[in-house]
Amino acid sequence: MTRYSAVLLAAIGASLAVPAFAQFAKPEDAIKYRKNALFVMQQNFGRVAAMAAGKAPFDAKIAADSAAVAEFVAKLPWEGFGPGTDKGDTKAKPEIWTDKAKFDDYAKKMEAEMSKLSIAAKTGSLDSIKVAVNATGGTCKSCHDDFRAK
Ligand code: ASC
Repeated sequence: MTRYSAVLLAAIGASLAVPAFAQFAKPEDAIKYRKNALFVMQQNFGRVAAMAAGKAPFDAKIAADSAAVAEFVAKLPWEGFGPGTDKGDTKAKPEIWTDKAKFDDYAKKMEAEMSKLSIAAKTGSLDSIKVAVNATGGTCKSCHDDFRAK
């Protein structure tokens, strides 16, 4: 590979928001990565959900910003579920790896609903946010029911 093509490849790689083939130094790093991504997502989603539930005062700007962060971070956890990351400090069930198509489908559904929530939050309509929070929360729950140990 020429020096030029190496630099070009690096630049293309850097321009992609989510790396297609993530490399982790060790399985524990992948587990930490996905847990931290899910935590950051949940904190942002939870802030909007609290507003939707009337547990926090509705602030349209905070809702829109938080939903946008959650929408982006929702893309990140999945690369942390690679082969060999089923054992360790995790509640992830083995079915994630044996029934990967179903897990991936849940992940895609959650991402799609999180995107809709972000769109709803940008409109500033609390009623739309409530609908989208419920739909999104449902996708969190169905995946946890099937793929997360108690
Ligand atoms: C959250 C969170 C979940 C979902 C779920 C919705 O904020 O951490 O797992 O919402 O409770 O049913």
